[in-house]
Amino acid sequence: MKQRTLAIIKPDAVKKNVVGEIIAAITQAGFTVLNVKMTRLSPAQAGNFYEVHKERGFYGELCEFMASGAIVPIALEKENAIVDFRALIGSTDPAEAAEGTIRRSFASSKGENAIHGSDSAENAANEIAFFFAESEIVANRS
Ligand code: IDP
Ligand code: MG
Repeated sequence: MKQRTLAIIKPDAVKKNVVGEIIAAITQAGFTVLNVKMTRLSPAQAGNFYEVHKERGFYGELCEFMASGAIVPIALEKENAIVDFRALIGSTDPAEAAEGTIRRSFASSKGENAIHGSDSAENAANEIAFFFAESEIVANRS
């Protein structure tokens, strides 16, 4: 079944000027881009996006990092998009990520790890809606 997932190219990767290379790796892996934008979050908006992590010790650092520069949210579609995209990006810590994964290739550290990927269909729907109106996605697919 076709699924949607949300990717975010994080501020470290935008600053490294590798947005194009990362999108190429995503589309070469068979994902369809439904919409893509460049934007910047305030710390409060980053806090809302990562609210599930608010009890974790790195929450403040994570919100500050995600608000530290431009980000590129990308709504994606593919068969088994959630699991396949998590495999494509690799482990949270790039030192543990498999060779050829996006985090292994482009991430700097466990915190500044180049890319986000939704971890469930329910979270993907909420995360896509955080950045994109459904009408924007439908319009771009026709
Ligand atoms: P994930 O992005 O691989 O799903 P999560 O555990 O959900 O990893 O953590 C969300 C994000 O929080 C990570 O991608 C990373 O940017 C940041 N993060 C996770 N663990 C740490 C840590 O130990 N120190 C600093 N930042 C972290
Ligand atoms: Mg996660």
